[in-house]
This record gives sequence, C-alpha cells and structure tokens, in this order.
Amino acid sequence: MTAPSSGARAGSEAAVLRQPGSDRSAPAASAAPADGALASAGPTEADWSAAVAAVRGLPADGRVLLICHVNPDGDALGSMLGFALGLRRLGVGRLQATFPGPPEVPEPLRGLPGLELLVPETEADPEPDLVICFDAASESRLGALAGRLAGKGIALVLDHHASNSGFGDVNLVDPAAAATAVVAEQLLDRLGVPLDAGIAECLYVALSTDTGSFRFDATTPAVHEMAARLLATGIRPGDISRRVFDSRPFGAVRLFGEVLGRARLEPEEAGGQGLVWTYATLDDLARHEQRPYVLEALIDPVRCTAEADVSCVIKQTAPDVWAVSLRSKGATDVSRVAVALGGGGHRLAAGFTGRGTVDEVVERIRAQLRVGSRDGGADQQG
Ligand SMILES: [Mn+2]
Repeated sequence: MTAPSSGARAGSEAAVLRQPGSDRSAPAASAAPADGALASAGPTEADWSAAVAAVRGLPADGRVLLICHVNPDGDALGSMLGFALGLRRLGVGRLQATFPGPPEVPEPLRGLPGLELLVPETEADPEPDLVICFDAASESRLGALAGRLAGKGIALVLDHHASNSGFGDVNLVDPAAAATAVVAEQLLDRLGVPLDAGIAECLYVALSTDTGSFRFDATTPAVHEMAARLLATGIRPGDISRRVFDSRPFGAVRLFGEVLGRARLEPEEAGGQGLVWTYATLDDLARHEQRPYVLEALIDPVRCTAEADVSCVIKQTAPDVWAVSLRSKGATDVSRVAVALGGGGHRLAAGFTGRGTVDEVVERIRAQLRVGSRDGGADQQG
C-alpha cells in the first residue's frame, strides 16, 4: 500500500479538493480557528467519555477499522496512523487503516510510521466492531467506505472541520483544533496512551502540514505546546520537514516554472483586492513526467503574490474536470465561493471541483467573488 504515488501532497497548508467526484473539499487547516467562535464549541465531556468507552468496550479480539479521507493529506494519514499506533500500544491487535481510492501514499508521506497497517479499501474489514474516521468533513469524503459507518459496529468520527455534520455514532469534532491530530492526541491522552516516537512523528506531520509549518493563524499556543510534547519524544523536526515539505523531483521544479510563468494577476477582481490564478493540465504533468500530487504545493508560490488577496490554482484531473484550490489572505471568504460552486472548506482555504474549460471555471470564480464582495460586509462578523 505504500507503492507509487499520486493523490495528495503532504505539505501544503490546505489540501482542498483533489479529485473529481468528491463534492466537498477538506482543506487541511489554515485559518480554521478564525471562525472558531462561530462554529460549534467542540466535543462535550459526554462525547469524550463515549469515545473512550467505545475503545475500552472493544471485545478482546475486537476489530478496528480506521478510515481517512480520499486523497489523504498529512493530517488525514498522520492522525489516522498515529492513533492506530496508539491503539496498538493499548493492545488492540486486529487493526486496519485505509482510505478510499487508489491505495497510493503520496511520496512525501511515505516515511510515516505505521504505514504497515494500511490496506487497500478492497481489503478493509466489512464488519468491524469499531470504525474510526479521520479528517473527513462529510461521508462523501470516504467514498465507498462510508458504508462501513452504517454497520453494526460503533462509528467514531474525529475531525476539525466546522462543516462536519456529525455523521458518526460518536463525534469528536473540534472546529477550533488546528488539525484532526489535535483531537487524536487528546483522545489518546484520555485513553492513557503515552506518546512514543512513532505516534509523535505521525501527529507532528499532521500538525505541521495543517498549520503550514506553524505559519498560519491556527498556530495557537496550544499548537506549540502539543508540538513540544511531540518533540520531547526525540523525533527530528528537520528530517521530517525536509522529507515532507522540502523535497521535490527536478521535473516538478521545471513544471512549476512553466505553470507559474502563465499565472495571471487581476487586480480589479475580488472587490479590488486582487485575484491571482494559474492552471496545470494533465499534459503538463505528462510532459514533465510528474504525478498529480506534486501540484498540491503549487498554491504556495502563487499565494505569495502581494498584489492579490485571493489566489487560485486550477488542476486538471480529467478532460473537462478541474480540482480548484482557493486561498485568501484575509479579506475574502473563499469558502463561500467554494460552497457556491459545489465545494467547501475554510474561510481562508477552500476548494471545489470545476467542470468545463479553464476560462469557464475562472469566470465562475470571478462571478462568485463579486457576489462575495457585495455581501462581504454583512457577514464579516457573522
Ligand atoms: Mn485536517
């Protein structure tokens, strides 16, 4: 299951939609907590107790299936595998971890501890006693595996997306958490599982990817305190960061050069705050012999553009299908744009699946940004 790559990249701040067919993006992170005060307050004591009871109540030979979202990013895989390793420490022997779609782990995440627990979705236990779902804002992000939550076993959901509908039997959804890994660490603590280097490395990858290497507003004191606990196990942040963020095939470097060279700046869009965008086609990938995951990092140089509040990368996934990533520096609620166009995400990081030509997709974004800038004042505080 750790074979060739594709799918998501570990590094970027907000993973957003990566695949046609998934209707909601699940951006890893970014500035989710900016909306924290408005979103639900997070898990109650009763929720935590129910989650602990679900794990502690497993029969001696209980079977646990852990699932994360399609095209898993650092938080999805890291929180899932870190928690799985914790369950193993608790003595849970029959563990499987999986995600929908091709069983390919993105190259930057192939060093994660616990990868040996991964199985292709086709081999996932059809009737586990406990299903635990990570970083998926909605059941649709679980593909065919969503059906496992309806089985006779208990379904436990760990997530940090404010839009999470609470589709499990027990839901630990904390919109104020910088990453699902924050929720996972808390549950491990309540289960009495001590952190070891393996668990810590998984959770560190999750936390650092979802906070953009601790650069986003989601990086609260609590995030640094958690990072300190993880680092205290002896893991090497330099090695991890190089592997996860700072490594790219030369072909991808050249591909970026080409794609960045065609970026357009439209200062008048987004209510005069500016829009910058570019796109990458399947042909671009083929010419440079690159896998789709390398494009996950493309939003980072694009969003550096000082003259634009909104940045956008449009990645072709099929002839007329595009995975669209949107970012804002703060003046624009891009989740509203994404939701209006069939996707989702956070206020400063969101995405959707676009259909048609690039020009048609961009025009729809411009139009929604105009709606947004008209209504923006009204719900600025809302
Ligand atoms: Mn996440």
